[in-house]
Amino acid sequence: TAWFTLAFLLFRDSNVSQHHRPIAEPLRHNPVVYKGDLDNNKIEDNIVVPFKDEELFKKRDDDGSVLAPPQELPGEMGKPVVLPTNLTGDVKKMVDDGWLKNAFNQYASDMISVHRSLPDARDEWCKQPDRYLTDLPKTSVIICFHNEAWSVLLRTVHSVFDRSPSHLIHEIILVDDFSDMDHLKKQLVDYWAKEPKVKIVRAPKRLGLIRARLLGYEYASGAVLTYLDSHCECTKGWLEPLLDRIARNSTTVVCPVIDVIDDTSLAYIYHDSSAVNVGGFDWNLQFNWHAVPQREKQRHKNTAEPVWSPTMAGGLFSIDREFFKKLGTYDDGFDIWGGENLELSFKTWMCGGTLEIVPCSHVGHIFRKRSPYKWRKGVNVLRRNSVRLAEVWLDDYAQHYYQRIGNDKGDYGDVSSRKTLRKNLECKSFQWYLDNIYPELFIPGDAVASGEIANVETGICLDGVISPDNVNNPVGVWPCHQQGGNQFWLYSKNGEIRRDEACVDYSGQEVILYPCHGSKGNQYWEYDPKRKLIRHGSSDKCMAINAAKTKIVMEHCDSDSAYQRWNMEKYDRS
Ligand code: LR7
Ligand code: MN
Repeated sequence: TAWFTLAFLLFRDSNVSQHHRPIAEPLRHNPVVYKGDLDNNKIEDNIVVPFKDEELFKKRDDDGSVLAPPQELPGEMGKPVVLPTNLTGDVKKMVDDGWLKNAFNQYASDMISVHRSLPDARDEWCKQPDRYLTDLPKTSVIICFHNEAWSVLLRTVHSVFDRSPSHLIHEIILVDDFSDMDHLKKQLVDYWAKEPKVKIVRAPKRLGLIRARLLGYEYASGAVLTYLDSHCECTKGWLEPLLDRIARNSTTVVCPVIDVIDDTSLAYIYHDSSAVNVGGFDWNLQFNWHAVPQREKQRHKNTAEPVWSPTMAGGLFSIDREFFKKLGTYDDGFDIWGGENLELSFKTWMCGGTLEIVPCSHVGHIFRKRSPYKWRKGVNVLRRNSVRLAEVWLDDYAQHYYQRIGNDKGDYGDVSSRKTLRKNLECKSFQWYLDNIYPELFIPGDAVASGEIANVETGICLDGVISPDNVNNPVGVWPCHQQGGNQFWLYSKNGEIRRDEACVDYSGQEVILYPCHGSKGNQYWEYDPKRKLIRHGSSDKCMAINAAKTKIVMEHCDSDSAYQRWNMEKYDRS
């Protein structure tokens, strides 16, 4: 069908015709040639709809190819590619396959030039002359991948070349973490054969992202290391502000603002620089985002200035190579994914460095809803990594994490060399880090009760899932399991029943989880440990389990009702 031909030929254009041009030269300055059947397609505002377009048709060259101005091409300027909803046959199969293999819309990506243009919405502050030092260090860019889509990986690499001053790119190291997709083998080597700055390093077995990064580190010789995920796009001026910070102080670790590349339409969504977020974490040792705190805002005149961040997301950052080495790089006991971002964040701060987010630097990342690749069988990798992290860096605060995993640390291997590293570096305590770098974090130790909230008569517990996209899930009930997780609650001094940033909230309808606001109101609960009632402040009702034992209901308080009596674990008001 026409759909098949269009995508196939665009895809071909991005991987075959490249060989006949110098590789790092941006394609977007050239006319882009479709050699395909566009009869039934109209490209309008980069949204592709099946339509017979006379104008485009007239632009047909003598040899049958169509000359289209770049701005009419799919995805240019970061615009979305929207596929028709009524796809059938081969095309539907290709689209579905792309989703299955990558957990994003590979088909849409394949329609977009690997040199597509992107918006540049930097603050004027970023573009002032003399903003950055003229003598900046060169960087090695290290990109690890385990089975990445061809067009997405290429676009990542080209976006670095196309939008960085070439003298600042020492090399680009592609670390193949034992992929099995065919296009990542000879085809990838051939594609970059004429580009001496691209080096391909292959892992001899599946290393996992963290050890793959360490492999890249072994081969890198630039003064600065810049790590990127394999599905990123760098925008204009992204590199200089990062290198500038490191040039001024080699213990500064810097992250760009991470813009969203939509997993479905590949739209580039530019995050407003004046509303930058900083990184935090919760006691499940999960990374999260926060607005810049007031104390940090006061340090700045302009919102485009670099901001201190307690943690980094992990995938996109630059660091001085020697400083990275001094910090002991990453714990090579970390497997597949996770934990390494907090490790590097904590030790940067605790061992004499500074971690910043640089609003002048924007890099896009395809955020996915699931990971498309295989994890290890029979091991909870993320838990293992997090326990290693907690053992080495969290001091007594590690217990708050262990409480969340039912105190089941599992086999986390040997961390003695990491403890020695911390000792030799004479790093500050985690207490210091919390007091000075992340004072906003709620400390479970300050809570009045922690653990399960169990209905006395039924042994059924308050059970709630915090949804990552901030949908306000109702709080449910489930037989008590003593494994923490969704049944772990903290009862705070100011009457909140909370887990991380989510608070149990009642506004007259259902009892839900809602972001904690700290001003009591619908989030104020009063526990009476003698009568075992949980009374809601603003409604004056009590929390109860319904007769069918399937959900939470709010009733007039009655200490004779078995349904209203609750035990809060480890309750201690002293
Ligand atoms: O076994 C593996 N080997 C790999 O080489 C598994 C993954 N990888 C590669 C993979 O191809 C990708 O390039 O590692 C990279 C990261 O994996 P993703 O993209 O599947 O994960 P993610 O985007 O959710 O990862 C975020 O958290 C990770 C925690 O370990 C890493 O720190 C990632 O780098 C990080 N990504 C970002 O910070 C981008 C912004 C996301 C946010 C918030
Ligand atoms: Mn990623």
